[in-house]
Amino acid sequence: MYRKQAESGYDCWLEYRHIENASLRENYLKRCASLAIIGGSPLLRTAGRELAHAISSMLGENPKDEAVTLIDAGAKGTIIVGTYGSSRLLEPLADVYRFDELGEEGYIIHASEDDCIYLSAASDKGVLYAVFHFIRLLQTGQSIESLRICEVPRNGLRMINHWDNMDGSIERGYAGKSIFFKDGRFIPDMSRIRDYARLLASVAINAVTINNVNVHRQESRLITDEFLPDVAKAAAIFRDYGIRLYLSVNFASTIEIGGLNTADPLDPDVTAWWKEAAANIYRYIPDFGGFLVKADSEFRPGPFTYGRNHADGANMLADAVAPFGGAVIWRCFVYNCLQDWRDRKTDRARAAYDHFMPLDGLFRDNVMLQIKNGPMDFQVREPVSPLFGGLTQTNQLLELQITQEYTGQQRHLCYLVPQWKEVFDFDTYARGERSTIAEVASGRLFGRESGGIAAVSNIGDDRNWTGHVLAQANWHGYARLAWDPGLSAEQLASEWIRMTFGLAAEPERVVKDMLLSSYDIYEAYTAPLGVGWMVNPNHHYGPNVDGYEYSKWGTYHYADCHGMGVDRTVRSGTGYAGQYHGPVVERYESLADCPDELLLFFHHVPYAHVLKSGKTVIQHIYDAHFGGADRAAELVAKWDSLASRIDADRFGQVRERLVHQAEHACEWRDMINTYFYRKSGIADEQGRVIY
Ligand code: GCV
Repeated sequence: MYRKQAESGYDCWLEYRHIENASLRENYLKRCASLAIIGGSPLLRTAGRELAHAISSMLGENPKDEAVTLIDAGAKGTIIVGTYGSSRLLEPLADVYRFDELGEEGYIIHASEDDCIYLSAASDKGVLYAVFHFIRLLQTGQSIESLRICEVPRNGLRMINHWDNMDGSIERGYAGKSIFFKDGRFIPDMSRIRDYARLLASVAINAVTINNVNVHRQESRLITDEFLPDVAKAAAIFRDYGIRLYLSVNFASTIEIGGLNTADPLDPDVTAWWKEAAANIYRYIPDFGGFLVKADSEFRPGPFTYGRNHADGANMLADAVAPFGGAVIWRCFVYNCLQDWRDRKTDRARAAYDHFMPLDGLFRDNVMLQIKNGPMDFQVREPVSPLFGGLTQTNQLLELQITQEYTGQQRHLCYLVPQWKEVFDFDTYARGERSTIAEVASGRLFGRESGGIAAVSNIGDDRNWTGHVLAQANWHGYARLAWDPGLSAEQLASEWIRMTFGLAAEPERVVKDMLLSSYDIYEAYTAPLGVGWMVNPNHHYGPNVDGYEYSKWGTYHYADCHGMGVDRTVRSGTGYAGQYHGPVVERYESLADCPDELLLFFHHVPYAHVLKSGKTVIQHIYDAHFGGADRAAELVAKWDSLASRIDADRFGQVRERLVHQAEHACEWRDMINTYFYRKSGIADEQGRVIY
């Protein structure tokens, strides 16, 4: 059933490598000799299979399939798996845990005095998550003697968005082709989808959209009888792993595939068409999650054409799926692509807030607004979107990007968990101190029923899923943070390394150091001090200071011979800084208080401006780029020190990319430094300030 694909990286963090340490293995075996799975639902069958496979693979013994009656009679060393209430055996757990507080997805892991381990929950899905958590304990070498674990997810929706097109291509995909589609159809062999669902369930992802938010003609037809049988097959696979399937839809489907001449959300024919389309989807997929919509954004159709607003559009679709328990996820990535950058008052950063704040409270309860972490577009450094903490009466989803569009396209190592941690921990002050993004996105801060996290996938059909083996850590880290944003980057890096490369100390030390320094390194040799972009047009890879396609009437950095950066203050700039709450406005508004790393996002300053670090802006640019490129080269040397400790296949795959990164970092360094050497005229080519 399970193909062993360790060498290629196919199994990712679920390789279940044999535990070499004999005493640890013995210790585990004492408590994992038999399994008793209580119940036979598809989710429990998935859980039971996984547990048996993990134990036999890691401990070298097939656990006995224990009948519940036997344990009742006092069998020791059994793992008892089932929902609370499914057996008398689980009843004593109620003395220790509140099952009514576990919800649909929480679980407990409990070790009893007689060496039995209980993996239980209020629902089958919770049990599945308990099983994966327990396996993780074994993989990471934890003690299982006196387990008292009770986990409840911090976010209700933990979603992955695919930007896959039906021709098999993936927008911003850097790891091969789609695992879902090819040549305009579904790939008939869906076994890879099953392997994917297993990986997602192991880190408790519970929702997935399988097609691109830019919905082209062919993908519009995913919601028709032509493709729904296949969508239903994929949904059934995900269902076995506790994952609900959603589809991205084209707002103008009524025109594109419906034979109407309008997509006006208030037109009765349009409303009726969507109601019937939704009813039809639910005939195929009773637990269909709902629609993800990119509207009036980057030339996609939307309600603006008809003089309607985003709430009109989202609510119309929400009403269509509401009778079936579905949701509409409406993206807030809306801005004017045709902005003239000579006009220094219009500001793309302001756009999402300006569009959506006036609509706060007007969306149906089954609508969630999906908001990118920053106001621009997944740059290596941006402030957080002020919509978080701005909107108070609307469900929100935080959108992150696992695929490394602007962060090295999976050819550069860039572990994004530290970036995401900064986002989650950011204090919006919306309800005073500790109004963090984590609290807003989950819905807790404003008492919203729905909320959560979505992220753009970084996988494709490359054998190792992510192209760069170490980019698997971003996929894993995202999902784990979606479950609990309180986990630290260090914890998650260690966990992923142990699960992926085993328990040996040296690989863990070296790879952890590489992962945790990589974001900093990448930022150092790319666009400086929060100014962003500086990439080649369209594909967005590699340095090009004035290159980004939507800045051709000027630049995002406004560099001239006097200085650089964008004045986004209320006092003299675009006013963007005023979209935050009091203490945050003050921090960003003030040149003295604005953090160095965001200085050029908020202020236009002379090159000789002195940063908090004590360096001038121009000196910082030089030093960061020289230092960043040097540190990128050191990554190769660090990896080389593991040559004998990592299998040759994965070692080679990673090495090749690190070598490219080191070379490419030099290109970044030279392009950026030369540009500013010429532009500013105040430093020489070596970065020495000459006046
Ligand atoms: C799916 C950026 C990307 C686009 C992407 C868009 C979005 O502009 O470059 O490829 O489109 O964001 O998030 O909708």
